Amino acid sequence: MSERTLAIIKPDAVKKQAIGDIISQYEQAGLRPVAMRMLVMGKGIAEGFYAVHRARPFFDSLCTFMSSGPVVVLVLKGENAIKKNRELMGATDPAKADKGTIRAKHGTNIEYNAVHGSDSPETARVEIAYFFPEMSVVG
Ligand code: IDP
Repeated sequence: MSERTLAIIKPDAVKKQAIGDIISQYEQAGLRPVAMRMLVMGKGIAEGFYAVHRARPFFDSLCTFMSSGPVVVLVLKGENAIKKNRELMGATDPAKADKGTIRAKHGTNIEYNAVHGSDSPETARVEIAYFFPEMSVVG
């Protein structure tokens, strides 16, 4: 089943000049970008995006990090895109991520972990709509 997922190349990975490598990994896995933009999230935009985590102890630090520099936000489309992207990303903590995953390669620690990926169809729908009006998604 072809589906969409939201991916974010986080500020740490943009700073490390890993945008090209990460997008290349999406494409090689059969995940096709169908929407893409670069932006700096204001703190409030980051807080809204991560609202489900607002009770977690790392919430403020996470939102400060996510608004600390440019990010690349993409909609990826493909067969089982949500699960496939989560596998490609690896575990939240790069130290525990499987070899060859994006987080193992480009992540620094459990917070600065290079990429975001939606974790369910409902989350994907909400997250895509947070950044992209339907008319700006081309597939
Ligand atoms: P996920 O990104 O692998 O789905 P979540 O648990 O949804 O992981 O957490 C969202 C983001 O919050 C992570 O990608 C990471 O940047 C940050 N984060 C998660 N756990 C911690 C933590 O224990 N300390 C600091 N930051 C964390």
